Amino acid sequence: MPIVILSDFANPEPWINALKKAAPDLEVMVFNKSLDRSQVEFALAWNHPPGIFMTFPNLKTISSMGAGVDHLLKDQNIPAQANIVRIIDPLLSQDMYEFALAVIMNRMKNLTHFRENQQQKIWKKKRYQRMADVRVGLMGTGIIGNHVAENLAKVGFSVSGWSRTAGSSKAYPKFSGESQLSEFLGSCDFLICLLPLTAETRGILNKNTMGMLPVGAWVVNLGRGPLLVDEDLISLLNSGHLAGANLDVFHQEPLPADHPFWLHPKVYITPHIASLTDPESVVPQIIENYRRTINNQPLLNQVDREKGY
Ligand code: OXD
Repeated sequence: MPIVILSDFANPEPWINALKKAAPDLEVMVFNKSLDRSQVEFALAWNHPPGIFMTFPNLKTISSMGAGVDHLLKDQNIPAQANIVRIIDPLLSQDMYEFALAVIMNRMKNLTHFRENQQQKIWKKKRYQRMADVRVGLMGTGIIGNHVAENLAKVGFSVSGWSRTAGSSKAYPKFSGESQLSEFLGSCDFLICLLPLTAETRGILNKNTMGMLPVGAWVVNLGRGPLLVDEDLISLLNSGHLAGANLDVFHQEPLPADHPFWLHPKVYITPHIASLTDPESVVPQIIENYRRTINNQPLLNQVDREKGY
């Protein structure tokens, strides 16, 4: 029984190679129209063609190729009997922490500002900030968000976290729910958003919520594009309420050429690279889930389709 890859990646080779290296006996196929779909029980997917899973009569498990599963769950036509699993990998969490640290440090130490001055041969000092004086708020404290928060706290930032449902952490103060949102947001010099995209979180970064951030705050969206209302961010940047934003994720990716973010002087864009799945690192859990699927055993990292993560 093959593992079938359905993705919009231009090059699935690294995935095929990593799977074959870890399990040489495994049959790995990239989806093609002549495939006998009745043979397939396990699919590995990223941005699959909507509805296609309905054409696999014996499909048991769909594994996301990344941490997020919104790309799967937005498809209303996924067979009810298919389980969805996601990737949980310490490297994804660590890479996200390193990226968050990099964007915060860049801003705190004015590195982009000095680069711009360099281009005009301007020698002009500007004060920097210190970690101990900077308050960072993590919106979304799941596995990745919690790792980012704990590590930012460890290196000396003043960190807090917010999630929709209650929870606690020994490493940083945690807020939860609507009732504590404004208190949380009011204490963030940097807001890092790592929420999953669900019906409840779509548009959560809007005029009202981002308006609760202190004047001069900086928004970093590393979760999903539709968490953010783009026009609201632009209006808060233009009014001077927010100082800037680092955006790694967008409503539409690649970001369309005519989107105002491209040329906005206060917006810093990266092409969804804050934390990239490393096929070699994650194939052991994929193969384990494949074997569990064949043997009808409980799966690792199973997603609650109702909750959306
Ligand atoms: C993921 C991503 O979900 O890359 O892993 O966004």
